[in-house]
Parts: sequence; structure tokens; C-alpha cells
Amino acid sequence: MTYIAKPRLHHPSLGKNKVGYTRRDYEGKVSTLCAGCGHDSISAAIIQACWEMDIEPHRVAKLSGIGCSSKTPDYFLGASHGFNTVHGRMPSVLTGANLANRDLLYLGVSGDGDSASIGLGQFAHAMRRNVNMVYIVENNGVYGLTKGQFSATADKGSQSKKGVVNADSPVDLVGLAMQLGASFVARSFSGDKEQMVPLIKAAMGHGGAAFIDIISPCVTFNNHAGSTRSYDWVREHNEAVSGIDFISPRDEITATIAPGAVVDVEQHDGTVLRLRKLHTDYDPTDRVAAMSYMHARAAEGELVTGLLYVEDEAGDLHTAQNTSSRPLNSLGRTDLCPGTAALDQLNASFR
Ligand SMILES: Cc1ncc(C[n+]2csc(CCOP(=O)(O)OP(=O)(O)O)c2C)c(N)n1
Ligand code: SF4
Ligand SMILES: [Mg+2]
Repeated sequence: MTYIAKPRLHHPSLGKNKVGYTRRDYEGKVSTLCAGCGHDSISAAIIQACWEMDIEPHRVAKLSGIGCSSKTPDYFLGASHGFNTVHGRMPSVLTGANLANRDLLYLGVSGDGDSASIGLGQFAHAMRRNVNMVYIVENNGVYGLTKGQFSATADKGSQSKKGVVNADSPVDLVGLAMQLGASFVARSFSGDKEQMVPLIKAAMGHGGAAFIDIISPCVTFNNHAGSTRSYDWVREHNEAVSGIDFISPRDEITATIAPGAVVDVEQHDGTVLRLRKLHTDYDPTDRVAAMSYMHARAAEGELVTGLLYVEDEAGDLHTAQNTSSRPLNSLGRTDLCPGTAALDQLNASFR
């Protein structure tokens, strides 16, 4: 893969966050994506969110599959752990890494082809197991890397650049994630950094499967009239359910919004999500209501964005499996080999 390393030098007066890093310390290599690709805006939002959250880069593990979207982890968090897996297989590799070391913050980055076509089964099982991770799909409705074929998220009736009409029904990853039990489900648009950054921060503070579907136009193969994933189409049909403020435990919580239009959700790490409800009848803590609202708006041709569903007290895969609280590589011989008495007891329990 071709890449261009960024110069390491930066201005000495560049501001540092609470853990002593500048924003530049969260960058990666120079992007080789097409100029204007929505995926680059998502990388910029990830960089900003991690810097503002004072996350130490070595505490993050970023994993991806194959595609233009899956190349992007090379363009942010250059000092974090990274694993570029086989096409569609990121979720199982991430699940394994997470089970082995729960102390890292897992960030899965995928494409609509990677997650909704070849990797649909993998996506489904990671969601239903509520793996503690942030899972971002950079959704452009096409296979960008292989030159613009429709992906499984392309809307029925939408047109390719060459005028072919898509005859298949789309896979709605947001609806699937909700149905499968993900405890944090959001949708955003790569052209809306103000919405993306707090959503990514909120997802990072969440203690379970946090899924964000980000509509990310492919300027080369899917940004024409007739496409439902172009910048123009999304701007015209975007329907935000809420604005979101992310409040870290050390920030003062101040009431600035009229009661009735605000929902505060406290997360497992003490962060608080303050949702400014643009539609006061929308309840992001009611899974069934959220799903029917989304379906109703979709039938009207609207793309609902914002934090669509959140479950504050969600347990994750480690809670369900009662796994070791320490990373496996920190366990010593006595932890791993408890002796014959314990083994006899275990064997007896199977008889
Ligand atoms: C097992 C396997 N099958 C097929 C491919 C070919 N391939 C590479 S990327 C890709 C689709 C990428 O689409 P998407 O995940 O939407 O990413 P985008 O490029 O649109 O960001 C395909 C089919 C592959 N690399 N490996
Ligand atoms: S082909 Fe499309 S998805 Fe890939 S880098 Fe170019 S604009 Fe982005
Ligand atoms: Mg794609």
C-alpha cells in the first residue's frame, strides 16, 4: 500500500490535552483517498474526539476490514495498536482481541460492503454479543475500492453513476443493530462534524456495543443525481432527532435547556450524554419506539440522524461470560493453572 508519512515536527506552542498530547499526536499518515471523500472527514472527527477526550493513543486498538473505509485507520491514531483484517472479518478479530485484553478501547472501522455484504454475519454476532467497542460503518452505498458496484446498503431504485437502477432492497444496519441488541445506536453524516464528534465521544464512553452508521459520500462513484448517498441528497433529507452534548465527569453539568426537551443519560464511565430533543416525542431509551420512528421517517424518504437508541445500564460480553478482569497476558502460572483439586471439581460439575 502506498502512503506518505507526515513530518513529525510541529509548532512548539501547539496546545496539549490533559494527558500531554497535541492534536497532531492523534493523526496518522497522509490520506491517499480521493479529495473530498467523506471517509477523510470521519477520520478527522475521530482524531478530534480522541484528543478532546484525553485518551492516551496507546490505549486504543483500531481494527478494520478491506475497502477505502477500512484503509482509514492508517490515517488517524498513528501511535495506537492496529489490525487490518480480511474483508468482512473485523468483528470476529476485534471480539477475540477484546476478550484477551479488556483494558484497551476498541475501535472497529468498516464499510457498507465490508459489514453489510460479505461481513453481515460477523456484524450481526458482534452486535448480539454486545462486544464493548465503537463500531463505525463509513456508509457510501457502493464498493468504493473496487470501483463503484452497488453495496447491500444501496437504496432500491437508486442509480449508479452509469445509470443502472438498483433492484434490490437495502440492508439497514441501524435497524439491524437495534434489533440484534446493540446498546448504543446512532447515525450521522460525514458532512456534519458538529454531530459526529460528540457522537463518537459518547460511543467511546459507552460500555457495550456502540454502533455508528455514518453516511459518507463517495465522490468518485456515488455523488451524482439519482444517488441517495450523495452530499446533496443527504443534506436535503437529513432529519436529526436530537443534538448531543457530551459531558465528561470533570465538567460541571449546567442546565441550559428547557425541561421536557432534554434527556440526560449517564454512562458506565461517569460521562453524561445530554440529548437536546429536537422532536420532543422521540424517546432514545425505548428500543421499539425508536425502531418504529425510524421506519416511519424512512417511509417518508427521510434519513434520521443523531443518537437513536441508548441503554445506559448495558452489560457487555465480559459481564455475560464472567471473564477475567485482567488482560490474559498479565495472568501468571498460578492464575492459569489452579491445581488438580479445582480441575476435579470442574470435571465433577460436568458429570
Ligand atoms: C474476500 C474478499 N472478497 C472480495 C474482495 C474485493 N473487495 C475489496 S474492497 C471490497 C468492497 C469494499 O466496499 P466497502 O466495504 O463499502 O468499502 P468502501 O471502499 O466503499 O469504503 C471488495 C468487494 C476482497 N478484498 N476480499
Ligand atoms: S473511491 Fe470513493 S470511497 Fe474510495 S477514496 Fe475515492 S471517494 Fe472515497
Ligand atoms: Mg462502501
